Amino acid sequence: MMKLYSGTSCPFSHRCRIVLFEKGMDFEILDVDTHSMPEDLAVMNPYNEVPVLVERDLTLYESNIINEYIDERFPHPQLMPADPVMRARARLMLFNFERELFVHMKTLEDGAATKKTLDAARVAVRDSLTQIAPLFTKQKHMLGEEFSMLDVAIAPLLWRLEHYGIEMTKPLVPILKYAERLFSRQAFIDSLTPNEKAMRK
Ligand SMILES: N[C@@H](CCC(=O)N[C@@H](CS)C(=O)NCC(=O)O)C(=O)O
Repeated sequence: MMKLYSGTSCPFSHRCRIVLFEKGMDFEILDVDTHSMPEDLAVMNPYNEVPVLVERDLTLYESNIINEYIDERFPHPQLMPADPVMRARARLMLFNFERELFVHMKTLEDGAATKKTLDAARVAVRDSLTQIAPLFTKQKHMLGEEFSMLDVAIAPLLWRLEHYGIEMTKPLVPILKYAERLFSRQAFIDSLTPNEKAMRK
């Protein structure tokens, strides 16, 4: 059985929990307190971060790498596009998410960050989301009509917008409506930890 070492409020671990619940197979989630990492985690992941996935003699880290493995191991429902060109585009978009949005996560999660640094991260995230927002006046999900790995990758950030103090301006409305669609999925609801449930009223 797959075992996921998961931070209870970690947005990257949240991505992997969503995929596990979307696939609906047997797995075990081991809650990790990221403020006091268990010693064996550094052995499994040289960067000493969660999430970490263990299945028999395979140990994986990096949320997107873990998620692609789960998707290939349990192909239904398929979350990466089947077509190689679309698949390559999806990977590029996942990379762009990391560079434009998730790069700010460390600051937004850092209790000791200064207001100036925090505000700069909030504005950068809001501006990137504003650029994507018009897409959702035309389509239901990131890649079109179907739910995919792109929706999984961004959902934990959308869930945390209020928690991170990101201002909800009018141009964000289409992406906020899209976010509500993601949050209403049963797998998303099941993926939430008590800490994450407390992030939104
Ligand atoms: N790029 C990594 C990021 C993982 C990450 O940043 N995890 C944080 C928690 S959200 C962590 O484990 N931090 C440990 C620490 O700061 O000591 C991924 O996608 O999995």
